[in-house]
Amino acid sequence: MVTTAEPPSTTTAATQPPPAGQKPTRPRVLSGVKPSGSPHLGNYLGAIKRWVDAQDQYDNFFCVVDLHAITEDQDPANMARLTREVAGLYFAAGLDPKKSTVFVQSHVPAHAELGWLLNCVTPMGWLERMTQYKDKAAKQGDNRERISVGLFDYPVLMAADILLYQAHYVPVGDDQRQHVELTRDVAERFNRLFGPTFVVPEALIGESGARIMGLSDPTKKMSKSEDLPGQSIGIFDDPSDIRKAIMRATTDSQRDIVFDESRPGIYNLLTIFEVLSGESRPAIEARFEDKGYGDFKKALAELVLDSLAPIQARYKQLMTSGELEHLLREGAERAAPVANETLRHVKNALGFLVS
Ligand code: ATP
Ligand code: LTN
Repeated sequence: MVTTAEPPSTTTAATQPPPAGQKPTRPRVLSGVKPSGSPHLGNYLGAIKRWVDAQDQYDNFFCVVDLHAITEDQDPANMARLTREVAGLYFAAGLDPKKSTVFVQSHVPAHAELGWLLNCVTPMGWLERMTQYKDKAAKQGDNRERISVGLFDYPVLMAADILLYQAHYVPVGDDQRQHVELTRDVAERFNRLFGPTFVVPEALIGESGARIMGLSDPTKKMSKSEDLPGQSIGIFDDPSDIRKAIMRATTDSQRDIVFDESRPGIYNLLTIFEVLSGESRPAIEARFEDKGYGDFKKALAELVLDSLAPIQARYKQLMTSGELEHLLREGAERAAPVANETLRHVKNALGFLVS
């Protein structure tokens, strides 16, 4: 939780008055995945699957946050490919362009522009408390000559992504909770200083699957930038590699297959089973009551493969059809007017000479 100099707001996204600008009939959601590597099961279960499952309840905006991907070392040769890969996954996983506006962040210049404006209302101290920044900086040996200003400023750009669309909810994995809190703080501060401008959004974090852990080291989050062998399940990995990673996943020396958070390996595998099967925890425990880890892992591998196979097939089809670029262009065309409208209100509120 971010501590702020001012008292926290008691308003919630659901009870706020309509924002300056648009008045969506359904609550709006916005979220994104950065193209910093190939997407993995954690991205799917913690974020994308939940966006797809709730698509009919919300007014949906989803972007591939490529401007965020350059905050850490990246290879320009991979950027466009990974951006297409993440966007392709959004559609292959089930986002429907009729129900969801899907676009690439850098295709809507208002993101970078609002990011700058919000920089000027965000205190340094708030960013210094961000745990993701501290963790990522520590991985670079806290070397001030290597860590980019962009990495430090990352959460302000994320706030801009969310606030531009006046999103009520932000469906993300557990690791993004603090960034959404910061977004709320920035929105509240702006509203207080310059008048009501932004909806103050809330994080939507799943009860299960919001923090999928690595398979070889279940004490570490599954992540795109973690290259421990067997740690991640890539959405587009070969079935044989996926099976191998699950069969070799670290568990413990106990026998019973139960949801016990003090046993991180088996707990994580059971959580993956729970989210993909939609079965209750007691039903899953009953199903594997007389079984060993080997049987359970085999069943989990089949479930993961069955769940990913249709996504992989749709992805292949989409990527060979040449349709993706067209869908993304349309998405940006729908997103830009919404973003520009908010930007206009923000500049007015700040006193700019608006053209
Ligand atoms: P990186 O390792 O490059 O920081 P990442 O794998 O953490 O990337 P992001 O692009 O930062 O992925 O995250 C996209 C979405 O996926 C966010 O909503 C994030 O919370 C969610 N997410 C990422 N990793 C996991 C995980 N292990 N379990 C559940 N959700 C996750
Ligand atoms: N910081 C997020 C990615 C992200 C995001 C956003 C998520 C950038 N902008 C806006 C939700 C809403 C992450 O997952 N690392």
